[in-house]
Amino acid sequence: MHFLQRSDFNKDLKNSHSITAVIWSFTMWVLNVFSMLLVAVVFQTISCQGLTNASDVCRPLSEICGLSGKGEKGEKGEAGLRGSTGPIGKMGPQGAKGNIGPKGEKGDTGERGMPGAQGSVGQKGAAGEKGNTGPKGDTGNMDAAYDMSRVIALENDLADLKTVIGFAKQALQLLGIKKTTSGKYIYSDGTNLPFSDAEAYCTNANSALINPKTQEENRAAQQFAKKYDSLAYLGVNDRMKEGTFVYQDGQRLTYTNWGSGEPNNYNNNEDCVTVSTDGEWNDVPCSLPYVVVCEF
Ligand SMILES: [Ca+2]
Ligand SMILES: [Ca+2]
Repeated sequence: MHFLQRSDFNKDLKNSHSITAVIWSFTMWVLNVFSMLLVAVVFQTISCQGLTNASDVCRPLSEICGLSGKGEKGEKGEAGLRGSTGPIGKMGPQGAKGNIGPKGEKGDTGERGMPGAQGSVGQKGAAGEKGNTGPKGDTGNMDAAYDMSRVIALENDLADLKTVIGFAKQALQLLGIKKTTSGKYIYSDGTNLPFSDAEAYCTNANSALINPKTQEENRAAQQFAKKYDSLAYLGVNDRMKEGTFVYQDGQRLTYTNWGSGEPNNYNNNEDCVTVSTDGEWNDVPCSLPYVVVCEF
């Protein structure tokens, strides 16, 4: 406790010394300011003596000291140099629509355009006046005229022929004549003859015994066999060489449809060939009569 009381005493003593130092410093500052003001007054008094217009040179003391006051307004200075051009401003809003201007002068003629669509046929015009008689022409070519007349005659004949062929086709269908995709017309009237007579029967009709070279042609021959319920002769035979069957014109076979076990040259006497109602082939004696089927 005794120690604490001594410490407070020292602190109070230190504070009293600080206050005294502050007061002393402030007093010295006031004296300095006052001294400076006094010097300024003396200087102004001395410098302004002998001047006729002291107001032009001498300024109030307060202004010299910077304490207060305001100077007179000076004369207007000369105009400065023109500044540089500023940046381009933003585009303003669109203005109102102006009035229609006066009609311009007629322009130059443009390039020729594309031709337009063909117009409708106009009315027949009036007959013109008879022209003058022309010069006499060269002698004509009689051969050319003759050839042209032949061409016309042939065209007429061709037209007639097409008409006849059209009727003939209809007649062939009515008679039961069959046309194959290979272009053959196949027909039989049901006549029964031995092979040699059958061969002559077709030849006299400008045709031949049927020589089937495709399944379609063989089926056509089969249909006539079925129609007349009999075997039907083909042009196929081995009369020239036993066992070597050929078509009627001697060409080698390109199609066959032999029945089971055929050809067997039964009794060594079967050199001609028939097609059955089943479409199968069989070698038979050429002397027996069977249905004649011709191809055109
Ligand atoms: Ca034979
Ligand atoms: Ca046989």
